Amino acid sequence: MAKDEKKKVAPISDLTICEATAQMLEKARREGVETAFDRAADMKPCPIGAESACCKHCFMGPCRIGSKAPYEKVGVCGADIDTIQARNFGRIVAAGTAAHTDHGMHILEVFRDVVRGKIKDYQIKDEAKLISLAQSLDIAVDGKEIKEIALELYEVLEKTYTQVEGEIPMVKRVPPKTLETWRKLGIVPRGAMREIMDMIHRTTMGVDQEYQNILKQASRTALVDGWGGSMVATEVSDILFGTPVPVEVDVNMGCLKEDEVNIIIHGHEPNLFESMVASVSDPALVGKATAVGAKGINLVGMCCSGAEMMVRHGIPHAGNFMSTEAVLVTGAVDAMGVDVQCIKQGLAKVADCYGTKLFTTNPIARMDGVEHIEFNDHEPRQCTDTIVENAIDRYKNRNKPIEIPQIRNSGVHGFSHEYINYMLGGTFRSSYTPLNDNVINGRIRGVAGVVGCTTPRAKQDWVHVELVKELIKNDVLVLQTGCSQISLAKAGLCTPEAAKYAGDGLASVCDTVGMPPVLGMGSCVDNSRILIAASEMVKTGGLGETIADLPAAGAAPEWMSEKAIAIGQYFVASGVFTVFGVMFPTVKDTRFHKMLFGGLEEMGLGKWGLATDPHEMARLMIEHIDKKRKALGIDKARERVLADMADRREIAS
Ligand code: SF4
Ligand code: MSK
Repeated sequence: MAKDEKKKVAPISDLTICEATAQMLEKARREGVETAFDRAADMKPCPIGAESACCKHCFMGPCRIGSKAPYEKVGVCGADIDTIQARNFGRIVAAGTAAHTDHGMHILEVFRDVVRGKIKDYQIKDEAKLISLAQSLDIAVDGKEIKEIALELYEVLEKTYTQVEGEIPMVKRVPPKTLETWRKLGIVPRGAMREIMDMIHRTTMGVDQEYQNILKQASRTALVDGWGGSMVATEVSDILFGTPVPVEVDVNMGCLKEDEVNIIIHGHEPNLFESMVASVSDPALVGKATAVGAKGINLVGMCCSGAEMMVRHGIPHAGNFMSTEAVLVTGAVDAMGVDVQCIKQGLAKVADCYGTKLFTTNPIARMDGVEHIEFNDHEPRQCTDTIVENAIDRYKNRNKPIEIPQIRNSGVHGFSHEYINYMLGGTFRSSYTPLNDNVINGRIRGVAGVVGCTTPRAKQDWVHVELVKELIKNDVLVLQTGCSQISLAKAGLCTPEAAKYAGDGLASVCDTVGMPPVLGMGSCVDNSRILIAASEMVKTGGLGETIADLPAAGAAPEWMSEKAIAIGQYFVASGVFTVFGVMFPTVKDTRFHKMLFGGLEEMGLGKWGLATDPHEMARLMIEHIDKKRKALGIDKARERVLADMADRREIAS
C-alpha cells in the first residue's frame, strides 16, 4: 500500500471543496491509500485523444491526426479530421445512449412482470401516473382495469427499444414545432436498438464519411435516449416506485452513523435499492443487527441510485461520484452494494483496505476480486438480505478505526415535473402558466438545467456551485439532477432559505411558493424530467413554439461520462444551448466543431458551448437566455400582469 514516491501529488485544497471528502483524502494519504484524485494527478490525458484527433476504427491504424490547422493530415484510409471526430463523437453518444436505454428496458421488463403478477416484491405505486402516461400516448383508458391499461402501456413503450420503423411513442410529448423540425431533418428516432446499431455500423471503417450525415445520426441516437430510453426509465420507475414530491433530506458523509450498521447502495437502477429498503426494514434483520450491538441499520445512497432514492423516498445521501472512494475511508461503511454505471474499479482496493464488504449485483457488471451476489428481480430479497447479513457480520467484527466527517446538509429535493406543475399552479389549476407568467414578466429571467458528474479533472463541486450561485443571483431558476444536485445540496442551496442568494425576482417567486431556487429532480436518467418540463412550458404558451425558443440553457460543469455527452446531445437536438465544462472532445475550428457549436442552431436545434470557468459559463448561459428573451419580445422586465392565453400568444408572435 506504500505510495510510489515518484508520483505527482496535488494539494487536497486543489481537488475538492467538499470538506468531508477533503478530510477523508487527508486520511487516505496518511494511510497510504490511493484514490482517483491521486491517479488523475499522475495520469496526464493524451492530448491527441482528448481532442478526438485519433482513430482506431481499423488496424491499418490506429491513426493519430493531431490538431494542427489546416488539418491536412488524414488517416491511412484517407479519413479527415472531421470524419474522425464525428465518428468518435457518434460512438460516444451511442455508448451513453446504450447505458440509459438498457437501464430503461430493464425497468420496463420489471414493470411488465409486475403487471403480469410474476414479480411480487414490487407493485404499481402510482396508478394516476400510469393513467396519465397512457393517455398522453393515446391509449384509451375509459372503462378499463388498471392491469389492462398497464399491459397496453407496456406494449406501446416496448417499441421505444425494439421498433425498427416509425417514430418512438414519446414523440407525442414533443412540442409540435420541435417535432416538425426533427422530421424535416430526418432525426426522429425509430427505436433504440435500431438507432444504436445504425450509429455503430455507420462509424465502422469505410462507411459514413460525411461529418454532417454522421452528426445527423448522432442526434437521432441521442434523441432516442432523452425522449426514449431515459424517459421510459423515469416514467416507469415513478409508476412502480412512486413519483417524487418534495422531501427534506440530509446529504453528506455525516449521514453515516458510527453506532449503526451502515449500508451504501451505489449505481443507477432503482430496483436494487427498492429491495434494499425492504430488507433494512425487515424486523428480523433489524433484530439481527441489534443483537450484535448496533442501534439499527442505516441505509444511505450514493451517486445516481442514491439521488433517485433521495428524491423518491427521502433516503439520506452520502456524496457524489468523486466521493465514492473517500466515503469508504471513513471505515464506517459495513457494506456497499453496486449495480451498473459510474462504479470505479478502484473501489475494490479501498474497500479492501478498510474492511468494507463490497458486492457487485448485476450480471453485466462484475469486478475482478469482488464478491458477486446476483440480483434477480423475481427474488430480489435473496440478494439484498444477503448484503444486509454481510454488513451485520462486518459491524460485529469491525476492527478499523472509524472517522466520520460530522457534516450533514439538509435540503428539499424531489421536484418532479408533475410537482412543479402542482406547486406553481395549485391544486385546482395545476399548470405551468404561473411559471411562464413569471418568465414573461421577468421575475424569472430564464430556466437552466445544471446537471452531470464530478471529475478529478476539475475541483470537485466548485464549478457546479459557483455556476449555480451566479445563475440564481441573476434570476435564473435552476433545475438539477445527478451528481450536480448533490454538489448543490452540500452547498446548502437546495433549501427555501437559499432564496436569499437569488436575485430579487427569483427570490420573490421562491418566497411566494416556498420553494428553493434550485430544484433537485433526481438521477442522470431523470434529465428526461427537464425535457418534459421544457415541453410543458412551450405547450403552455407565451414562450415561443419550440424548445429552442425558450429562454433556457443547460450545463454539465464537471462532466466525465459518455452518458453526459449523450445527454448533452439530446438537449442540443431538442433545442437547448448546452455548455460543458472541463473539456470537449473536438478540435476547435474544425468544420465538425463549428457544426456542434453553431451550425446545429442555424438548423433550428440548439448548440454546444464550452467554458471551464464557472463565471464564463454563467455569462454564456445568461447571454443566451437574454437573446431568447429578446427574440420573444420579453427582454424588458415588466410588472406582473395576469395575461390570459390570448395575451401570451400575442407576446409570442
Ligand atoms: Fe486510420 Fe482510417 Fe483505420 Fe481510422 S479507419 S484507423 S483513420 S485507416
Ligand atoms: S452518476 S453519469 S457521475 S451524474 Fe449518474 Fe454522477 Fe455522471 Fe455518473
